[in-house]
Amino acid sequence: MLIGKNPDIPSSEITPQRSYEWYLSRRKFLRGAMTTGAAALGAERLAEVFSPSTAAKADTKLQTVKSPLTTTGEQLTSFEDITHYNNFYEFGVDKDAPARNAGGLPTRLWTVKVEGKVKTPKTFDIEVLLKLRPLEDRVYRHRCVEAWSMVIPWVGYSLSEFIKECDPLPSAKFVQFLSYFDSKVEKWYGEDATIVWPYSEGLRMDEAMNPLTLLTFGLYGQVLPNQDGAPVRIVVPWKYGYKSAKSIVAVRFLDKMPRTTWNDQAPNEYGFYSNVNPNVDHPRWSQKTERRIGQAFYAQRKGTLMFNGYSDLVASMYNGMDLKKNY
Ligand SMILES: Nc1nc2c(c(=O)[nH]1)N[C@H]1C(S)=C(S)[C@@H](COP(=O)(O)O)O[C@H]1N2
Ligand SMILES: [Mo]
Repeated sequence: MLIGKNPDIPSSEITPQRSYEWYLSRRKFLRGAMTTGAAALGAERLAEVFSPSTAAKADTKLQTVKSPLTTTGEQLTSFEDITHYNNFYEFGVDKDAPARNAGGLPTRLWTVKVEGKVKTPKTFDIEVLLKLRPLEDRVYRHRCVEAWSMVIPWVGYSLSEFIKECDPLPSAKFVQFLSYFDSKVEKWYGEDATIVWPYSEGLRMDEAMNPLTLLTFGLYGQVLPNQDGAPVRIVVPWKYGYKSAKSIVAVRFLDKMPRTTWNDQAPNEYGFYSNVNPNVDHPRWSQKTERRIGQAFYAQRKGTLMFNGYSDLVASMYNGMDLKKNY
């Protein structure tokens, strides 16, 4: 599955073994079915298998304003790479699977439920969310726990602005984000897999309120392509990529730390905090360097920065924590 891709960490390592094997056998079955007689699949199934990729179209432009909270001086990763090298396991394990499979994600009508420790539970329509605050252009480094990275020009506003509209109670200490999940659309990972859907992520309240944490609606000045988490996702640039949950349908305010998807999979490998930290290796690989996607071979390797380079804005939240430990 990795021929011609050469990622740093094979998906077989990152993926729970059982589900990976299931995925491979399923793929072999599908390929066999296609060559021995496409008719066997049925017209509907074929349409799904060959559904076109969902690159953003011209009519998807967003009105944006400049932001002071933007990374400068680094070459942006291309739109092509940002939209064809993805992790979105609901739509498959290969890096190019989300671009092929996420076309059916129904991004309208879309609502985000606000639940838990709030004055009154509410539901926000995506059209309302898009107009709640001016949309800012924010360039952030994006560092995946698999040791690759990108520089992405996101569009959104601080999650804190949204949280103000949610009226959380003083007892709210954590925020949980739940991703869209419908087995009819997202069948690419498989019912046998060990991941418990929906994808769940979370932040401590002060992390969620940090102005860097972005409620994200677009990239490159356009609405998010489905494979990048349309129509709304979280981006937390000082943490490993998996903390940035895609296609959010619910935000829960909690008094306890929520369950999170990768922590469920391997608690010793993927902590709740998961701050980017070059001094704490993953149990199975080093986090000292990263491979910048799309750069020439000789320029690809970069030293990974503490808090992904955002220490000035975030380090004080972790005073007293031992930064040599994996949380
Ligand atoms: N719902 C959901 N959100 C997710 C993931 C996922 O599999 N499902 N993958 C995470 C990981 S591991 C990364 S690196 C980023 C990737 O975002 P991108 O594909 O837009 O670069 O999304 C994160 N959010
Ligand atoms: Mo990731």
